[in-house]
Amino acid sequence: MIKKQIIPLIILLLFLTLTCSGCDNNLSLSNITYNVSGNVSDINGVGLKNVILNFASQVSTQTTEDGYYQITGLTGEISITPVLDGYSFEPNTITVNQKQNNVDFIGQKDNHLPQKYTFNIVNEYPHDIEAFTQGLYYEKDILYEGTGLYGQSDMRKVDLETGEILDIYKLDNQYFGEGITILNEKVYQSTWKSNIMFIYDKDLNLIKKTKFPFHCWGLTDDNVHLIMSDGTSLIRYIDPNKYEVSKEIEVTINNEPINNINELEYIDGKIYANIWQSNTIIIINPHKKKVDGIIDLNGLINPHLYQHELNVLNGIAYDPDGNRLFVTGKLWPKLFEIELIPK
Ligand SMILES: [Ca+2]
Repeated sequence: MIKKQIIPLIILLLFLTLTCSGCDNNLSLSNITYNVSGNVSDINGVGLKNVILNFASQVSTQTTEDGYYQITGLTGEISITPVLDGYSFEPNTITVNQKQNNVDFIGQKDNHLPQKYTFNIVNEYPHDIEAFTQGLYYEKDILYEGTGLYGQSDMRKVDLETGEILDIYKLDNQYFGEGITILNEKVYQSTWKSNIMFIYDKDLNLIKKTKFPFHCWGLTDDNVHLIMSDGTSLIRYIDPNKYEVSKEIEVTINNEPINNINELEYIDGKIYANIWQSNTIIIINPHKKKVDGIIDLNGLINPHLYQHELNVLNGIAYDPDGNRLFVTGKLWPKLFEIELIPK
């Protein structure tokens, strides 16, 4: 009699055990060995040790001395949350469906303040003292430079080494040239207040003038969007075909807006921006909507070298192959290649 009661009970227990092995929708430790691994670092790329990574809060692992972590035996959709005192992280959700799955994390120090930089001059090059620099872009030893002021605005190609003007397109007197960039093999030159964008080929033959719905100051691109400033704290990502806003970032430090954002350069996923009428370039992290760095360029040029009143720092260009950063100013006699030194 007792045996008759026990056998169905054992069958029921076996059934429950078998069916419950797949109960968890978010995470299952499967027989197939899938790895999730990656690095956890601070914004300067330094690995953070002892970071606890919670995987859907069911299992966890910890980073090693150099910030590396790995966990084995996961599958399905998994959310990962790193935890370390003094740092904040954005959690990440991934679908683990291959042998190696890589997820990196960058920890933002709580009460994060931007890294400050000073500079070393690596090279000096001649710069036209008549060029009221509004936009600067580097490609293959050539600088593309857009200049401003009514009656003096132009778009030019300049030999980096000699400063020789190789090509020039002069704007009509009613246009005040602003930022430039090259996107999809076209040179874009924006203008101030006239709502016109000039578009050239790389020999500076004008392809067309188009209506542009913004008063642009600085211009750069991320290979997909035009990215513009307008003298406020706003950075706009613009669809280059429709001129519609894809994304907007308000640039702040400690929740205070940074105004007068001017010439721009997109470098390794970050936006370098001149602050008008200052010797400062800020490094904006567009993904975190934070300022990661502040470059102090005081002392870059000897003020006795020039006479003009409006000669502020303006002009950032980057050579991605040579990792060279170029800066100049309006009506400056020199253009500099600089390297950044953390303070
Ligand atoms: Ca630029």
